[in-house]
Amino acid sequence: MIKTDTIDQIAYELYQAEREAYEINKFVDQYPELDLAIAYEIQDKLINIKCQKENTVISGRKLGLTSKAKQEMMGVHEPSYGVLLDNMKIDEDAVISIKPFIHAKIEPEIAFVFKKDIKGPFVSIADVLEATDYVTPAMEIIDSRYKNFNFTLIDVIADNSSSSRYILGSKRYKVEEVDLELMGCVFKKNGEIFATSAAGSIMGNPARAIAWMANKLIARGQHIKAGEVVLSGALTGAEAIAKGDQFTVSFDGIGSLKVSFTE
Ligand code: 0L1
Ligand code: MG
Repeated sequence: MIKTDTIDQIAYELYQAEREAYEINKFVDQYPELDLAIAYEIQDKLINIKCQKENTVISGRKLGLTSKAKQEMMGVHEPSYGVLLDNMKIDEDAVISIKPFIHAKIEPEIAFVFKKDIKGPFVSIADVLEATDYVTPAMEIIDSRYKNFNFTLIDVIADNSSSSRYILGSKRYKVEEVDLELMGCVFKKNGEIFATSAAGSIMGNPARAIAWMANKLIARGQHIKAGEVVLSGALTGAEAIAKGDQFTVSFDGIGSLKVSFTE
């Protein structure tokens, strides 16, 4: 049995690593008794610490590891989810300093913003679509606190699914206006195409990934709330960020989003 003190200590170590921008060892080697349920308890604790110390609030949720390719790459067998905080949000077209990051990467996403609560169990794709206010292009900056982005599913969940920052487009699109399976995506780095994909790379349909998360959340007494944003999962692999880089994501029918990085 893992002690409450240990959960608190791991959450605090993750918080400190992010705040001071240093890498730490993954925890499963030191605490083999960790499991997925405990990992989400650590995540909750970490979010409480961040809300308190950074004087911020929950703005939504994120899915990670939603594509088979990414799961295979990271050696995990199911997606993860995490929490977005208000102070993680960065404006469209921003020039972002890389100073606060450990070894950040960036990835294209489709963001959903909700007009109704979504409470599991038995949430379907249709329920997610019905509760959606709008979708918009997004990018996520991920920054694992673990050495070399090397972790197990348990570790990455404790680390709030590597979340760091997110950028949303300013234009809003109704779900009826987009094809959530076929919508194409072109991800460019410094003007060159880095990767291409389609919305269906996220579990066949990003709304399916959100339904999956809603059905998991209810088991922990949580749900997606009206007004919250959900990043539905990366459409391509994540790319490392260096100073001077510029990234653009363009989606079929819902426009583009651009960010740049400086020292
Ligand atoms: O897809 C994601 O948002 C990342 C989730 C965690 C996995 C990673 O750090 O690559
Ligand atoms: Mg992501």
